[in-house]
Amino acid sequence: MGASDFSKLPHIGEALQRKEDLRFLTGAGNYTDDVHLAHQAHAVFVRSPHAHATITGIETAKAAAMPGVVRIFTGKDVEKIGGLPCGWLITSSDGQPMKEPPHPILAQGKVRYVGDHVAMVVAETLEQAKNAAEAVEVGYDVLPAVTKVSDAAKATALHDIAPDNHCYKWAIGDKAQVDAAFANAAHVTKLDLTNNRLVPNAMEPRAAIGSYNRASDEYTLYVSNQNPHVERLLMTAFVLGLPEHKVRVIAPDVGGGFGSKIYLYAEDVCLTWAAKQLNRNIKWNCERGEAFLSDAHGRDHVSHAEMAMDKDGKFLAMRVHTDANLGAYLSTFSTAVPTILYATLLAGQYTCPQIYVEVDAWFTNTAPVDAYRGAGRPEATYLLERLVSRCGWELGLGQDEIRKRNFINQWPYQTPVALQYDTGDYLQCLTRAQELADVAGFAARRAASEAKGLKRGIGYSSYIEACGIAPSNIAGALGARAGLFECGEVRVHPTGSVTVFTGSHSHGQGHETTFAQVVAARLGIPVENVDVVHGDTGRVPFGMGTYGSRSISVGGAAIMKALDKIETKAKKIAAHLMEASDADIEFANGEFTVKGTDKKIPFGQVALTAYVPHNYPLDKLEPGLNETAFYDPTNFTFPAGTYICEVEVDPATGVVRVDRFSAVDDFGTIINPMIVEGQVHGGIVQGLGQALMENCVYDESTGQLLTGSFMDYAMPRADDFPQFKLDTVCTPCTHNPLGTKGCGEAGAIGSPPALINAVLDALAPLGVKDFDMPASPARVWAAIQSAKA
Ligand code: MCN
Repeated sequence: MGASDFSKLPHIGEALQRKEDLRFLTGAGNYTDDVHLAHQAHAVFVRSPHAHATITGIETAKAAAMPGVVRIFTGKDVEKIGGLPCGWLITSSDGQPMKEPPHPILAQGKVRYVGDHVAMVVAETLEQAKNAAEAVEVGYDVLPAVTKVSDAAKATALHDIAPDNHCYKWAIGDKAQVDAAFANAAHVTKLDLTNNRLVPNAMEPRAAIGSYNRASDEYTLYVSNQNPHVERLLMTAFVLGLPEHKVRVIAPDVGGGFGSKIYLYAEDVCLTWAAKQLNRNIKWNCERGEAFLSDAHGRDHVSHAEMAMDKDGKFLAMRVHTDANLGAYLSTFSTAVPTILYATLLAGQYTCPQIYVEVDAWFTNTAPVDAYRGAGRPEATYLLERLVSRCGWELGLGQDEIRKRNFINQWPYQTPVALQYDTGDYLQCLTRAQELADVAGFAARRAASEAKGLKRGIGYSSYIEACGIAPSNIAGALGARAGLFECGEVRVHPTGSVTVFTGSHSHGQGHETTFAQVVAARLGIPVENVDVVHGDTGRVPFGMGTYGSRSISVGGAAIMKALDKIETKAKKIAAHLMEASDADIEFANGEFTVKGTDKKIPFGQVALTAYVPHNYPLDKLEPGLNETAFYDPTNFTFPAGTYICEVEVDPATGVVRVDRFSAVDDFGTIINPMIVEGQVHGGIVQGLGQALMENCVYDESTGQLLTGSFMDYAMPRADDFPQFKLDTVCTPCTHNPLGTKGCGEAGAIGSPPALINAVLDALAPLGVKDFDMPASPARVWAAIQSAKA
């Protein structure tokens, strides 16, 4: 079935209430902490209080003798166990091999960030484990620490393999051609910026239970995770060396992940391994303070960018250099984030013929940095959209005209940084956003603010992202070690109801509803008759998990492929039942008909016949109606849109108030507009959170995390924002059978530059020319004061 026919099916585009909400809203969710296993012990990790130190000794005897303590494991116990792998290796562009230092599951002689794992204490109760963890005595010889990329090269080396703390250099584009274009430019706009480090802060902190069955020699890991099959693959193949079929990973209900739960973490491996050592089930719940220290963080880029233009403001070339902070070790996908997920997005929505991007990635004494909602794409969008607005201001064209003059208006479009966009309508998104934002009324609103002694500004951001992270062929061509795909199994039961097993994982995105909508629409059955199973390697055949807004476009497409197979087989059964030829059978609205006749039978009858064969042509047909498919797309999907933010700033206090926020997105065909709207709302709040208040700060001399709790790390709340105005434009994706493009990260990608551009627009009359996130009152006030000075 083609994407255009699919979009017309019943239930597609219907704002159905989420099936999963009944259990979430009535306290019947089943999170990892809700799982209680017999004979369960509790683990607590002893973490480094220092950012960089040599371990001189670990004294565990006193702690081990405390009540209830089962065992204390240190680095010595696990020295034969492999380190955590970095899944997506990048080929360095300077001929030097990328430095991939070992990442032990418990520290081996050295700690490299505050929160690094030193020991695991297992005790009968959580309190006993906590008390014993405090009694473990660790001797440290403190070493100098570095937290900023700008200081990394001259700092004390974290790893012997990288004496200057440099991990890799990576580049894309034709430098000579870019330099030549700059030499002939009428105008060059330059920008230096920092993309601030963030802590993910999912509502449910990480949690895991390691379990071992001595009778079958099988392990089970319950874990709050976004991709259980990948977790199992990395843990068995790269770290523990176990046969994969002996390990089952179950990610039950997961209270948010935002990227921070796609990695293989040391705690997960320790718990799984120790479960066999102790023949015990061992539970660990990450506390919020621990999560601040040890979850993989996001962003942390320092960049310089330049745009070369002709006299009319047409982009000729762009040049970018970025220093990316990787933290102390390489987390699972960390090397892909500042490279193939970032640099390839720097063409944005524009016809910039030449782009050269160079990335240097560094180790520092901070928590590992990896993908966080958007992963590389928010960093690219922030840089590009800040630069484009500045181009517009410098040339006197304004933020809209500079965009309109440079928008791509023909598709497919091949960018100079590897990607080929299939469809879009960027001008329509911008025009509609201007209507929603009532740009025409802005001058009057600004005058009204002035009259109150306030400054009002408007900011644009026209983002694009590459979603549906998968295409193996593109990933491979860009130097990644592995491509991705997704798997779906559709099991039709004899009564005609259906269970779908998907490799995508839902941790807030509503897949149990939208995936059921897809299946119900195709088979013409009620949505209630479709259940979606995910998050269990013991039940789902295989899966690559959820990130990169890939689930509907890749996971959904795998289910569509399985449904194609179901339909083909079901037609054969229908042909047998109606004594017609296979070629004459048509299927629509849950009924099989014979072309040119009034013969018809419902889907349910075919399903029953598949399992209760009667006069069945067993020589031509196997019983059963159960199909599995794997889908590896040929391209990414390219959602895009324009966001317009309007702020009012009080120059006396530096307080920024978001007064209006309008977002127009193109997600192709939409399965469930209510769920999509919720995703956009959440994304915008997350993006505005970064732009307004969230900021992860380490003390530069000691490497201590200064923002290690919600007292110091400000999270956005509903009352920080106005009601958002949303709309969509639809140009269906051309290469997946649903026509969908991902929506899960758009808000977080598009919104930060819109807000900062608005703040800059507001403060321009006060002489403020530059400003970095977050726009907290203290920073805004300081920027105003230094512009005055
Ligand atoms: N959808 C739709 N029509 C479209 C596109 C999507 O109806 N054209 C629906 C999908 O069927 C799905 C939801 O919208 O129910 C999101 O789909 P998609 O864009 O495919 O994104 P994923 O499901 O792959 O979710 C991943 C994305 C990412 S990468 C992050 S990070 C993120 C996000 O989703 N983390 C989240 N949203 C989150 N929402 C919650 N509540 N919690 C998180 O941790």
